[in-house]
Amino acid sequence: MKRRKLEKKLKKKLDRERYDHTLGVMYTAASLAMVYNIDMEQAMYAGLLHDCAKCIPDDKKLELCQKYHLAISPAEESNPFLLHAKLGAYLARKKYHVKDGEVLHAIQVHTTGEPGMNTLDKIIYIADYIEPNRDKAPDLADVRKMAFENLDQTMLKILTNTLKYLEQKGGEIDPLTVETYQYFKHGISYCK
Ligand code: DGI
Ligand code: FE
Ligand code: FE
Repeated sequence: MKRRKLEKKLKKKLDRERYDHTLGVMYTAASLAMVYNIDMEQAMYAGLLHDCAKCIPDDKKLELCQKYHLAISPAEESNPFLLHAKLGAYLARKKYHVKDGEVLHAIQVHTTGEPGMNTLDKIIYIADYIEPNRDKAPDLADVRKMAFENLDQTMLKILTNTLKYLEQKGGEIDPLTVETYQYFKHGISYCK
């Protein structure tokens, strides 16, 4: 589907703030793609669709995952908002007709990350955190600058901040978030 058409379709599925965020991620991902020499269109499609399942109510997320036979981990069971990544990848394929497996994978891992994630995955994860409408995270100016200099260092910084934030507010930590943190903390060779 043409990007413009997708934008129109998504606008109806997301609230105003989420749609603005989505465009922010799309253009930030495009800028990062220019710096790191990956396909800009891929980055834009992944950015545009990364939160396509975000505005579905949590009980409906669980219901849809069951209906589509998407595995629900214990962490997702108790924090169904986490499912918007997995369900988003599924809907991107089924409802938005995205066939590019790399785009779908970047959507799938955009909330927790994953050990061994590739450049497109990292770009979407990072763009999600630094896009211009974001304003709550600590050291955002530094993270934004770092993103255009070193992706792995930026991943570690964001994961560190996220784990700290979740510990403070008592949010349940998905084991995948910790594994991703360990992967970037201890070096990329650790997992491959
Ligand atoms: O969907 P967005 O809000 O744009 O961004 P996102 O999909 O990265 O979700 C961000 C939220 O996810 C943020 O508040 C931190 C939270 N998060 C990331 N990893 C985990 C997590 N929340 C829990 N409970 N457990 C995790 O492991
Ligand atoms: Fe998200
Ligand atoms: Fe997002």
